[in-house]
Amino acid sequence: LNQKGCVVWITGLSGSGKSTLACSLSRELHSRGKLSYILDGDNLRHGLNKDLGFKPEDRTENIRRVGEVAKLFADAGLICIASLISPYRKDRDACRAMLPDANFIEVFMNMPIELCESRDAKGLYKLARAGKIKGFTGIDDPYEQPLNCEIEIQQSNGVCPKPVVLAGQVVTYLEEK
Ligand code: GGZ
Repeated sequence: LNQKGCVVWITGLSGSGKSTLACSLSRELHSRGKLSYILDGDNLRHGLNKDLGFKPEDRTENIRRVGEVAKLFADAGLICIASLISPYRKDRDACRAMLPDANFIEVFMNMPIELCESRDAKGLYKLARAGKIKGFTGIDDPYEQPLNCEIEIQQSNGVCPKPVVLAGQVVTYLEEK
């Protein structure tokens, strides 16, 4: 296998485009002959993490487990793409600390909450605004922005770049490392 393992950790609000970027990145890597695997928070909560909810200590445990699994994939030589809100800085930093520094690439989907909320694919923001979901990230639970992420994704002139463009940006970063 002609590649070194690493973890690409995508963090951001619900609806910020994490899963879409993860899929696009995986596809771009595949087309370059690179093996990757996606660990998606929402999916893992149906299996590995189905005992966990959204209380702060549950989120912390969710991130810790995914960090450990991501490390295993990276050790095996894969590019592991983790896509979770991971709202607390200390939890993300704990995952970073599990790996050699160059092997943890934090990608921050820095999208305005208005945009995320306008997408609201599952209607969760609406429920959170109505008080029917308590402790929703960005509404009544905090999102702590990264201070030292490797890649920050933002809108330019009010438009979010296409997923394939963003994926290309991450691939370029990985190739240069
Ligand atoms: C945030 C929630 C919540 C609360 C349910 N807060 O965008 P989605 O819907 O499809 O994916 C989100 C998912 C978040 O799981 P993570 O494992 O990524 O979260 S964390 O990293 O904070 O542990 C969202 C949905 O679950 N969801 N309730 N209260 N997101």
